[in-house]
Amino acid sequence: MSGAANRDAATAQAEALRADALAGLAGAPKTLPCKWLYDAEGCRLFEAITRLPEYYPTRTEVRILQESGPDIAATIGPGAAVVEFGPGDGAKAVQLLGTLQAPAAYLPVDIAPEWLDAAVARVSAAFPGLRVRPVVADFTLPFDLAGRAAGSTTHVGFFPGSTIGNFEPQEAVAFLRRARASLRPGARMLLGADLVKEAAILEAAYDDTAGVTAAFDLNLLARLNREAGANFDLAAFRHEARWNTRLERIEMHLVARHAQSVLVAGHCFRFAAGESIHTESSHKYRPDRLRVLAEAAGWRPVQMWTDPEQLFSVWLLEG
Ligand code: AVI
Repeated sequence: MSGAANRDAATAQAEALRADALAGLAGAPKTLPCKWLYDAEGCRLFEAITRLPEYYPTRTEVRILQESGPDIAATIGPGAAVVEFGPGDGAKAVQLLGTLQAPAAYLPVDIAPEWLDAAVARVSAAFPGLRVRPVVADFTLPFDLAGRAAGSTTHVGFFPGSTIGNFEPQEAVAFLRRARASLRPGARMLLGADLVKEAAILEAAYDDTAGVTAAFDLNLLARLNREAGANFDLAAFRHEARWNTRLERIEMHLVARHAQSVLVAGHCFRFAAGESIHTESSHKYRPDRLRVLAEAAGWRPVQMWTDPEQLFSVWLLEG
């Protein structure tokens, strides 16, 4: 991207952040969309979260992909093109591609070209002969993969990490439906989904003793101060992770320690003591619910792999 295009993108992003903050803080309850957690500092803190002893999802999914790798590879078969939605640094793709039989191509999809670079570099270094074709697209919208993978290779969508859980269930169905439309007919999808479990395990995973998740959550207020003309006092809020039993999701909240007013882009928002901003939901799925969700999006679940403690699940869906 040119310097001017970069500046335009940054301005559009700052405007979208401000608009989302003004709308979310005017609501009751107050909310902020979780996508804004991931600025450079948020990405760094999320990386640190994935290595925390309490945060089991990443290492458990990696273990499932390792231990069930031969079975997953046999089910998928040879010559597939892997289409990864939101590839991060490409580490999970390297792991998957290393187990698959003769993968034909790797197509990481992300809206930010600079985020694709890391995945492309990592995968290309690990598999020098592999066809790697990054796709700059917002994968929450329909996009076109025409001509990106050679010949008649079958597509395998890859959406690990339980990012599906950060969507509301109806958004998750919409995402899975759009992903199916973007992939070739007959495509399959490898999907990571966190499972419902004891509240204590979940609350510890989202409120670790080292305070990394708290810093990740509070960074959203720091970001609003930096980029949206806000004057949040970070010391006046605390992070809380709540298990919502009815909706089977972990919620992250920033709770006001005392009554206060905050300015955001010239607008005043009042907080009562104990009032919170809901910053993220992480839905956990029982296998039956995940099956219903996938089917509602037109996929047929063919296999589920899990770990011995049944903490996490990896699914193969057929289109
Ligand atoms: C990115 N996503 C799958 C993480 C999760 O577990 O829902 C985000 C996260 N939030 C706090 N810790 C991790």
